[in-house]
Amino acid sequence: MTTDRLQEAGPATAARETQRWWPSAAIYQVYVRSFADGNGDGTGDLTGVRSKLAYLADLGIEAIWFNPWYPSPMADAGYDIADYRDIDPIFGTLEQAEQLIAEAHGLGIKVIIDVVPNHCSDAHPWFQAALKAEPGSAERNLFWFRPGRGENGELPPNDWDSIFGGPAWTRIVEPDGTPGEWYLHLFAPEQPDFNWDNPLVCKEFEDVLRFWLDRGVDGIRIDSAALVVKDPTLADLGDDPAQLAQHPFIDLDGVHDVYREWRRIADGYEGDRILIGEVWLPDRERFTRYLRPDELHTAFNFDFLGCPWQADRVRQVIDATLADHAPVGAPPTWVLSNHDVVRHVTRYGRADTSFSMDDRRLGEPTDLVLGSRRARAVVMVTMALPGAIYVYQGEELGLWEVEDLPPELLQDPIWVRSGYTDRGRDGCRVPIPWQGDEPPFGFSPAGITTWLPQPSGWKGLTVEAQAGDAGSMLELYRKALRIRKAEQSIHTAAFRWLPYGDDIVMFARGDDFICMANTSANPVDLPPHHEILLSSVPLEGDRLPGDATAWIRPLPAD
Ligand code: TEU
Repeated sequence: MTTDRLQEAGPATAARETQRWWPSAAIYQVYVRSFADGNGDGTGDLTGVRSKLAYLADLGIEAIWFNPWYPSPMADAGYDIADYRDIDPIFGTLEQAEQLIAEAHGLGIKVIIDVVPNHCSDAHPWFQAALKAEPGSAERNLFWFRPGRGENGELPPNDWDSIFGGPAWTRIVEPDGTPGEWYLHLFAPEQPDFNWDNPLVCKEFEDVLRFWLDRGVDGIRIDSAALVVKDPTLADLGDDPAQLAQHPFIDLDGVHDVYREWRRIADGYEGDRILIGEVWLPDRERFTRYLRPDELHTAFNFDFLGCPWQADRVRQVIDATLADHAPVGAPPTWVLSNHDVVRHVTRYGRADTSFSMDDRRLGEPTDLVLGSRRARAVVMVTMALPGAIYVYQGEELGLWEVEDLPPELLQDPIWVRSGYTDRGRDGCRVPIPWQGDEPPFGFSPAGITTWLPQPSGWKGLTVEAQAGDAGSMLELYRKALRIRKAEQSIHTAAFRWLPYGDDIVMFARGDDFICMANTSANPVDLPPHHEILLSSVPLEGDRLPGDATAWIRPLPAD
């Protein structure tokens, strides 16, 4: 490990480093309700997270991103926020959050929080006030209230559908008891959309950012970042939205003004505070507009996540990602899993290893042994690429998607909103197995029912079972993260393809590091090398087995 990176990982001091910590950081996503239960109520909480910080430091990650932890009725697992300046009692208190931030910093770990600007909860005081106010009032103008269409206003104001299924509009009952206006919600009805044309909304979020930046957070993950601004005419989408000159709510130009202002705020703080956009956009050029030097620092790149385990496709996605990011000078990010997608062990065990949000294909046959083997190979590819990587809690344990949760326990609003056809995202949100032979596997004290049940088959995947087992997924992550941290070339050296046959993804970082992945089922000769730094499975002599990756120290150049 070089001195520079040692310093970066060292304890934070009063004079915070000004070095950029984030361009090639390893960031760990903590889904608080499923990470560790500190008070024994079956749901994860901040006390639980604090008890596991040493585990995270030991794993070798450099930052934690926390999913929303604010007071919320939990209609969408906390993405329906009732108060942006506090912590939900189920998770703990604001004071505990402050202690957690300080303790993470003490271990050299940065803290990223999740801010949801597109919508709040229907329990938010602003929305409650809007319900009680008159049509056309200042209170209603913080949201998108409109009269309905049809003779008696019985039809929604336009044809937009909610991303979770069903119409994007819900009709309210006016305070006098009559059927009244409709309000817009791109997600669940419990998540009314803010009106970002209203300066009060802009100002409120600037205050919220300051509230958390004042508490020392190092980064803000911006939920649904491309959706916040709407075409105020609320025009119909029609039959073929692709034909529209401008989509009425995705990626309107006005969003960039919002993030330029946020950037000014973040830049006003001491240290290196960053903005990370959750931006799902098929148009790559439009995507990278969010990353211009005066806007967001990085954005989640989901293209790799959707890409099948096929060398030509993997090369294509890497090429496109690097090419798109180059002109704006922003580092790419690499994500294999998060709380919205099917866990990648399950995805890579399917016959078709591609993935799309539009169809999770739950229940499709999957070979978990093959999926785990490929998961090991693919994470080593992402960890060797230029940019930052995200690790979603439990992927380091090789957890699979829990596809057989009892329907009556499913909590994702997608389950209900889809008319019980899409089981939604709960299967990737099951509590983490820490230790022991049976559920709750140390997540909660023995005998406690966790908010979602864990499969008994996770017995071999607990942290306890894997720690010290050289062949485990956990030890692969630990080793890979340690090597990644120490290899200066992975952080700074130029990326270069090394052509090596159809089924091989091989690239160099500088002169002293090569990553070689074999997406076929057959072993392939390794190139001449000085040393194998790490391989995802044991090598077969001088051959890289199928569905495997190796990190290679090449022979020194003459
Ligand atoms: O997700 C935004 C989003 O549009 C998708 O990831 C969405 O969850 C998916 O299309 C559903 O099929 C963010 C959060 O990551 C997600 O958990 C929230 O539910 C959503 O915003 C609403 O806040």
